[in-house]
Amino acid sequence: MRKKYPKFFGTMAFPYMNGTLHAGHAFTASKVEFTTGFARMEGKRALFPLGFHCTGMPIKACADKLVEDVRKFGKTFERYQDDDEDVVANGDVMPAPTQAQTKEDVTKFSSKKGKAAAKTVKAKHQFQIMLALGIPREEIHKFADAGHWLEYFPPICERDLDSFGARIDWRRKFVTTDANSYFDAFVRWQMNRLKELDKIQYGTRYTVYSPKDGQPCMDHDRTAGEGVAPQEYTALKLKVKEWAPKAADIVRGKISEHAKVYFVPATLRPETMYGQTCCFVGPKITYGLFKVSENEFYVITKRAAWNMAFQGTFYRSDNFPRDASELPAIVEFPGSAVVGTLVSAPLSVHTEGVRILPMESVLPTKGTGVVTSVPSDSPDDYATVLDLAKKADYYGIRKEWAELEIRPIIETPTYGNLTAPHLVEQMKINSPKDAKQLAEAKDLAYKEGYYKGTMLIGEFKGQRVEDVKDKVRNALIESGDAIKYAEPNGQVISRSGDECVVAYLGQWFLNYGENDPKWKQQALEFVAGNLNTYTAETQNAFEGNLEWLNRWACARTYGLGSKLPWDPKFLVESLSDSTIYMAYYTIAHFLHKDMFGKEPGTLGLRPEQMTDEVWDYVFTRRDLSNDIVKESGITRSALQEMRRAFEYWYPLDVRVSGKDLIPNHLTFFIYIHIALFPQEYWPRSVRANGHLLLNGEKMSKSTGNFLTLSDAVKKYGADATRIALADAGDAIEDANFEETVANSSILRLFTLKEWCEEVIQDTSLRQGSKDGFWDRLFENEMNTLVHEARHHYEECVYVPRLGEQ
Ligand code: ANZ
Repeated sequence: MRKKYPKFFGTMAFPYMNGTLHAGHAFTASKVEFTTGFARMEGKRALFPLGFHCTGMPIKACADKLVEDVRKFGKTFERYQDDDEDVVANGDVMPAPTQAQTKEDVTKFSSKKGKAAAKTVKAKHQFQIMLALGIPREEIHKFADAGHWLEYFPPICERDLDSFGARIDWRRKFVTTDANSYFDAFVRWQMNRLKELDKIQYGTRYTVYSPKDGQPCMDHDRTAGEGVAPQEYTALKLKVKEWAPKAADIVRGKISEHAKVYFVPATLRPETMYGQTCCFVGPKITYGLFKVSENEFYVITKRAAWNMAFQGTFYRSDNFPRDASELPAIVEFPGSAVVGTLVSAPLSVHTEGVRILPMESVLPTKGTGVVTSVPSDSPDDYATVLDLAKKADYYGIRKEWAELEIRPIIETPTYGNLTAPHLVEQMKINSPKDAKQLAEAKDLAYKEGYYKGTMLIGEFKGQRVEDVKDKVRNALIESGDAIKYAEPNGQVISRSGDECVVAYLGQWFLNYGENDPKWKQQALEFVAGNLNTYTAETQNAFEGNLEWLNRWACARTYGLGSKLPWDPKFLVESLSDSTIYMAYYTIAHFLHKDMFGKEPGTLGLRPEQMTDEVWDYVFTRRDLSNDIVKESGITRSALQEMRRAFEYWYPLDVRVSGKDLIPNHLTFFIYIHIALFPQEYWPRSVRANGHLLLNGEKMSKSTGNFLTLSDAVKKYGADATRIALADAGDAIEDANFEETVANSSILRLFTLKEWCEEVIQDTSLRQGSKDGFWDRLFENEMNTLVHEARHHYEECVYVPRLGEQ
């Protein structure tokens, strides 16, 4: 069949249905579109289908915000007062810039747009955002029902892609989530099979989490902080022996005199704790005294306490708080108030205790805001204690507090046994303010200590740091001198606007990465071997990510989605229900006529008939048996027809998406194909696009430098838009949609058409047989061009082809 009717099957990552398509979507679509067109010209049967992604938080979160807006302002938001809002509502298409305009005065053009956009930024209520999207005011309240988004945006998406001339087979469209029971059955099937294969497991682990939403917050649930992961620390408990006078006044009467109070620094180097000589606080940072139990209190920043609240310190996992006001500090004070306090530092050679001292460079946004000081191994700490001793009066401390003996802790081949003093002197660092050099020294010290260091002290004396780091940590935790602490290694904001924390949670996860080494290895080998990634950058990005990617929380409690079949209080998360849906396209039209699956498709099947065994058979995971026919009630021939369709179209020839999906979607896409399909059905190629700039600048709604697909087609027509997209770029680097190119293409296309018509009508041209030298030369030239064009299309390279025109 394939020999007789060769095929091409290309897909793009389906768009999310919380808005209309923009030029970035169009850019991705164009890559599949051009390749599909080319495949058709080659005589292949070419398939370019598209579904609509609706899973996850964004739609539900916006719908919930609208419920609130309607409650507050009324059904048409008539009770809202603001003079600016009509400007927000005015989503007029900007006039196309002429070539001269853009060339001459780029800033003028963008600042003009910027003004209108500034109003959009001000749109802080969801209904205003909907107005800015061009939704009529009277209709907005309907979007308070999440289901309405699924009805509203897909037809617009279809219309816009049609107007762009895309060759999409819309018979195969569908929405994700349980809004389409057939697709829902497909997701349940894959989840069941992945669980049976032990690729989905349950376990307790650290996860980035939104307290407000009450659930994990993964990449696509975030408005900021994509790629941010939990960072684990050891949080050491330094017990207060004697408060500084100011601090004693502050805590007096607030807690019992017998209460145990701990300063709790977070460290990544528990093995250096033998060398603690003091403990730093930021003098201007606000700290709180937080109650852990009747008799135990921590001094840390509120931010750290809020993270700990989700890690078993203040609350149980079935009782997590939603709002930080639920975790009040007993009392708050600036770091300066506790300077001079004497604390006992576990493991430290200074068993008489160490002092709390000020350090200007402590970050309030990292760790607990309390930093224990190891001047033998930390260049920052060494530079700070030198400075403190030098200017003791200025800092209001006693000189000897900063001058506790610095004892060797770790022997290293390069820097001796006092790594930090060695580096600080060698690099001529004079002050704790030399931030750049200190960062460099810290890095060198850390690497040398970790990879080459040997312990000179303590229980693990003589052993390598690399081997004992975890042992020291565990010993500290076991003895009750430390706790585990984790936080996001960067700021993460959820789509609901919440600043995320790290929670220690029981959850379902896909076991990507090092815990399933065979699976990981298969994926690595496939990416390095048979998968065509078109560019070395894409391949490197895949390989790097496969090395790094770990378990992925694949279930949520809030949002839209398919229920986990074995634990239906969870929904499958948005990146986990869309890893192999390209297989679904191959039979979607057999299953349903409309995108919701309300009307059965050409085979007249009901969703319940699509049992796990049927999916197995269709996707070549098992042979046909009488049981399947009997239990599903689907005829043998219908089953065979579906399987033939799958076998004909699969494997996928090309998957196109923005490069930002390499670390998640595209990697999952590879992993799950490997887990569920025989090797011959693993994808052939992945084409990762750069981000699309518009007129050389980042496309962004908030700056107004933004172009929807619909506007592009309205302004330039489909053909000129397509040319400008083809010209935008092929590499993984940022591409650039130049409106001037689109504009000038209109003229070029028009001139070409005129020229063709003229030539056809020109009777003065030579007639007769084409046998002369010039005919052969012409034909040869054309053949060369065809040959080159074919080559470029095969490589998905469009820019040079345009250049040659
Ligand atoms: C003891 C120690 C010994 C440390 C040693 C380092 C070296 P990175 O790797 O950059 O994440 N730290 C913790 N919280 C801090 C804060 N709020 N502001 C400034 N520094 C902070 O750094 C982790 C290290 O930075 C932690 O490990 C802590 O110092 C410090 F030889 O603890 B370390």
